[in-house]
Amino acid sequence: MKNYLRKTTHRKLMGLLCMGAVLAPAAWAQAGEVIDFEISEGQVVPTEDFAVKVSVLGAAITSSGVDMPVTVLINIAGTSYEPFGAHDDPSEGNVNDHSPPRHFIVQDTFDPNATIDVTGTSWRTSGSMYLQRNSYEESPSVKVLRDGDPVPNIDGFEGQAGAVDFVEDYIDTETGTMTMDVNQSIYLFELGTTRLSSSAADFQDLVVLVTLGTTPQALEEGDLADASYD
Ligand SMILES: [Ca+2]
Repeated sequence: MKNYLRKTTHRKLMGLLCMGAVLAPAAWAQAGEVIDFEISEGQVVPTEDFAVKVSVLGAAITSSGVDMPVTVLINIAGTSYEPFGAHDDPSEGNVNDHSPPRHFIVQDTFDPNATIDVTGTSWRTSGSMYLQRNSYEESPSVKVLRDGDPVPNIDGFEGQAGAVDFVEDYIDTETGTMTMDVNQSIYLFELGTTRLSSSAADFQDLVVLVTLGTTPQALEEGDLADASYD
């Protein structure tokens, strides 16, 4: 059964997009704008172009207590982006450096059917690739957090900060759940082990927030933390 909804608002309106394996699909409209969307088989799919902001909230992965490099590759509708440095160069593209969050707004808009995925790669300190995971593949090595989800309760390995520490700005402490806009998703990457039941699997080797909006300008101007929607 396919429903079709068209909603208008004088305030803000968001549509949640969840197309198959697409990572964090959703859309956010500025005041007075309208976004059409469909609800089909439980998925909400915007029918208008959207823009993308990718934020690396942090990274934490060590080997015997020594930081391992982590690199990031973004792919949207077949185009690759490496805003945080070359993804195949663990020296130039390393984001596991205890820096504040990094943000990148793609200066383009995309068709509603465009797919977004983020690839995280960990590297041995010798420079060889260790593990690579892609959010698009719905690997069990990548967890997705959305609005209303339980807060992750996973201790960091080897004394690292826990996953919860990287997403603390998106937690409702009263309910113990994630509080985000519907246009936002957080991806928790495990890039240190393939044994996901081991204590080494702490799912904060790379933490990425994907935010969708109507235009790059809207994403640059938007106070997303305060965004409201019907
Ligand atoms: Ca870790």
